[in-house]
Amino acid sequence: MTALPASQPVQVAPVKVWGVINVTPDSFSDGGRLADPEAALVQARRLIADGADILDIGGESTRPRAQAVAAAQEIDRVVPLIRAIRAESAIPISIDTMKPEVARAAVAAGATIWNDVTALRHAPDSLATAAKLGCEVVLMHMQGEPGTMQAEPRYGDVVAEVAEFLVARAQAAMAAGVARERIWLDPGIGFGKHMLDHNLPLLAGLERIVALGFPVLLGASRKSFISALDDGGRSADQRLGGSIAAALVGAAAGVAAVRVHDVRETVQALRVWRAIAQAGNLG
Ligand code: HH2
Repeated sequence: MTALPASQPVQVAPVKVWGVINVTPDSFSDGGRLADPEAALVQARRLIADGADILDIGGESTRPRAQAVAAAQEIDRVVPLIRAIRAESAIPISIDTMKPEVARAAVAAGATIWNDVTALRHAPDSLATAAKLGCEVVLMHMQGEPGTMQAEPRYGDVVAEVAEFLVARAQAAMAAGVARERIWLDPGIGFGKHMLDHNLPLLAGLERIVALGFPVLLGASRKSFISALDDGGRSADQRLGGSIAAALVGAAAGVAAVRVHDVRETVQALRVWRAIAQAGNLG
């Protein structure tokens, strides 16, 4: 009998888990639940206890037809929470906003990452503000604008076009003075992407985004394509299984982090995946 080669242990980097906290009345995934500041702080403590590496705090929903929010109101929603978390924890905090004013206020309150779904295109001073703040930045791909992005998204090769866009935005950020090592890329699952025709090939092609050489953040948690692949009627809080499946696909492709609503379950899934991957010869 021919001996099978033995499995060799390999090193696999842990995937960071970003826990989402939306202090908004209308987020698609958990809208309204955390509009009260005390409830948001309780949720932050829970996500930290559940094993989150980073908290991603947002004060404006990006879903189509979401209510636009003035910068002052967005600041009022996020800054007290960031301060309150900072007073009791050193966990890194990311501010999910497209507005430079909000990013400035959030960084002054203790955030160290600016997560911008417009990849620093929303305001004329977005790039310069990111460089001046010296914080890490997440540059996310989106075709179109949040309000209309799902109207008629079109791509030839979705992975190639997303990659090309992200490289161009990283170059723009570096040209404006953002240090290369502070840049994250995000393919923007669900942002100007047809439910299955675009999101699925993009998830299947994540390795090509990872190969660009920047840490990649993947945000697939609770998104609509999961419901479309199930019975079509699953509400956002009934998409845990699909969210975990997508996070593991990201882990296998080498993403550096996943942005999720269900932290405890995702941490467990990633620990099991990593332990098996480290045992060798996976895939
Ligand atoms: N997705 C959402 C919001 N921000 N940021 C990044 N970098 N990547 C994402 O995929 C991403 C994001 C949408 O999810 P959620 O925050 O739950 O909903 P809403 O925008 O309605 O608040």
